[in-house]
Amino acid sequence: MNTKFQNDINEGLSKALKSLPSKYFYDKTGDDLFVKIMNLPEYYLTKAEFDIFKNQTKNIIAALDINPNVYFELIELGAGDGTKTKELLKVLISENFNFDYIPIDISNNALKQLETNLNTEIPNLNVTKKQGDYFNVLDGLKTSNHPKVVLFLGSNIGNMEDEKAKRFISKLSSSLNPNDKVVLGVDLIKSKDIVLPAYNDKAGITKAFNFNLLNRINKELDANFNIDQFSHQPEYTETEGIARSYIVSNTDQEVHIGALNKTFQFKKGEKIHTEISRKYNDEILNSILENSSLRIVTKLLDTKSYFADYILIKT
Ligand code: AVJ
Repeated sequence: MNTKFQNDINEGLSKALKSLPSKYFYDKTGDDLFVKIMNLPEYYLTKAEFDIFKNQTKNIIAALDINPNVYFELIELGAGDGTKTKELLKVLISENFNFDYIPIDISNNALKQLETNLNTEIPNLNVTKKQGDYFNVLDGLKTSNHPKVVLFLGSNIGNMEDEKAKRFISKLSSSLNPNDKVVLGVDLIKSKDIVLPAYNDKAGITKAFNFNLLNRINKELDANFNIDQFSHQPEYTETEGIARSYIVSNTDQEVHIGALNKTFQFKKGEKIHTEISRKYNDEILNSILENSSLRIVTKLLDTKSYFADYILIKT
C-alpha cells in the first residue's frame, strides 16, 4: 500500500501540471471529514439523494421491475454508511422481496459498522459484505447467475474523468446479464452559485478534507508541506459541468518528501489538482453509456431537481 501511495504521489507531483489522486482523501481522518461534509448545509448532494430514496422508494422499486418470486442480489458499490439505502431496504423487506444485500466497500471498518447497524435496524435482512476496490470486485460478480441490481450512488462516478467513467461503465456492463439493473446516482449540472459553495463551505470542512492529502503525505511519507503556505481553491465551469478542487501554493517554495528522497518546487500561484466532481445531464450520461450495453430506463429527481437517480438496464 505505502509503495503504491508513494509512487502515485511522486508521479502526480512530478508532472508539469501537478495533481494528486482523490482516492487518497479517504483514510480515517478523511472518512470522518466526509461524514461532516455530508451534513454541511452547503453540501446539497446527500440531502437531495436521500429525498429521492425516502420519498420515491416505491417509484424506484417499480422502475427496477423485480419479480417478487425470484431471488436477486442487491449489490452496492461504495456502500458507506448506507443511510439512503436503508430506506430502500426497509421497503423491500416489508414487501417480502427475496434478496440478499451485498455491500462492497474499500473500508473493512465501514463495512463492519454497516453490517452491525443493519442487523439491529433490519433484522430480517441478509447481508453479505465484500471488501475491495469496486473496480476489481466487479469481476467477482460474474460468478453468480442470479438477477442483479447494482447501486452506485452519491455521485461517486463524478470523481472519474469521462474516459475512466466509460471504462468503468463498460466493465460494470460486462459483469451483468441482460435485464439486470443499475441505480446510478449523479449530481446534475446546475448554476455556480449552488455548486461552488458545496465545495467551499463556510466552516472550512472541505478545505480540511482537501488538505488532509498534504497531512497524509507529511505523516506517511516524511514530508514537510507547510499547510499555511497553501490555499484551498474549488472551481466550477457550468458549460462543461465540472467542478475541480485545487491546492494552490501561496509563495515560491520547496517541499521535501523524505520517503522519496526528493524535493519539489512550487511557484507562487501554482496549482495541484486534487479532485474532479463531474455533474451530469442526459446527454453526458448517454455518451458515457454509449459503448456499453447499459441504457437509461428512467430517471428520478429530488424535489429541487438538483440530483438524479438513473435506472439503467443491461440490454
Ligand atoms: C463522494 C465523490 C461524491 O465529489 O462531491 C465532497 C466527494 N469532495 N466534497 C463529491 C467530495 C469534496 C464527493 N463524492
